[in-house]
Amino acid sequence: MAKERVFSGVQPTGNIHLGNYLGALKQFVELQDEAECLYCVVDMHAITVPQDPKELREHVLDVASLYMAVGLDPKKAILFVQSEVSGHAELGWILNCSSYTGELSRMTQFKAKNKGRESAPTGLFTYPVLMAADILLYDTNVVPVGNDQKQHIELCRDLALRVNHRFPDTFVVPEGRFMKSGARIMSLDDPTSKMSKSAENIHSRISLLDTDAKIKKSIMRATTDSDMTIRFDPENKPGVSNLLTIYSALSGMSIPEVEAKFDGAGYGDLKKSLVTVTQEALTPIRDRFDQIRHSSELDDILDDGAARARALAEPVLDRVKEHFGIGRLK
Ligand code: AQP
Repeated sequence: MAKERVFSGVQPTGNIHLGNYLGALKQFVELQDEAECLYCVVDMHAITVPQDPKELREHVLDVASLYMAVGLDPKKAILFVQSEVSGHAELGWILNCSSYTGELSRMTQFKAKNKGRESAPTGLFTYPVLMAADILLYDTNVVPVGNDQKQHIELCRDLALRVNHRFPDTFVVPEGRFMKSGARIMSLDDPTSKMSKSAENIHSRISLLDTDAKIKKSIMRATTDSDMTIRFDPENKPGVSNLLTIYSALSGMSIPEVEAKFDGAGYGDLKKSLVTVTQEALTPIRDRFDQIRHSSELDDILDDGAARARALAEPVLDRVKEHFGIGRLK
């Protein structure tokens, strides 16, 4: 039986944080041994909000290096940069013509990012359509993502089904794959919003490249509550529950095991222990990143990845164009 095809991506909008890692990248690594995987640095998504051009290019290489530093192997998975495969933009346009402004204006991430503005950048509005194109371009079966992307995956499926209804067998309809633990890591300073690369306060997140001192500072000042009991209760104790989730995902212990470990202890004890667990988990990633980031093979790996991705995208795009009647008769 043919292997399932897996696609996912990360935006080069800053350094990958614990949310990206625990919600998405850990799954990427798990899947590379059992499926045909494509993992992309989605730089065209990044420009939906203004980016410094020089920094953006650095971040593209940072994210690609972090992919490998967390354990992705370019011999097993195709690692590439989105803008180097033009089919993403082409299919994005075709799908824009099959989507509705009504459904896009219901996307909660759009609403959150556009908060307070009367007029939105069009790219930010149509971002989920480009994401659907990324996925559908490769006849993807499975999309490993964090919980925050559930609505976008649903939209992708709706678009695929809508096109298939009009033009049968155009797209493979993909499924989302979500982690049991760590699918939604919350901000350390405001545990009611998700941990995010672009949040202003650097102590709201732990980046995979943070120093031990920064890890300590961010965790020790994380928001908790005044109740003093260490209990997993996301609704009433979002801050403590978030720390327990991170602890569990990094240590491999279940949440009840972590609760039992800290039974009767104070928040300071939980935080101190979480600092150690986090530092131990991130030190080897940081070390591998340093080896890869300025190595000569990084460019070769991304060139090879883009060539392999193009070869998979081409027949799908040809099929889509044929079904839509785009281009001359062949
Ligand atoms: N807090 C999170 N918890 C669990 N998973 C998360 N992901 C993002 N934040 C969390 C997952 O990480 C993958 C890559 O995300 P992305 O870079 O494509 O975009 P994003 O979801 O918008 O992530 P950020 O960090 O919040 O970036 P900015 O601030 O630039 O918008 C996705 O699979 C996502 O689900």
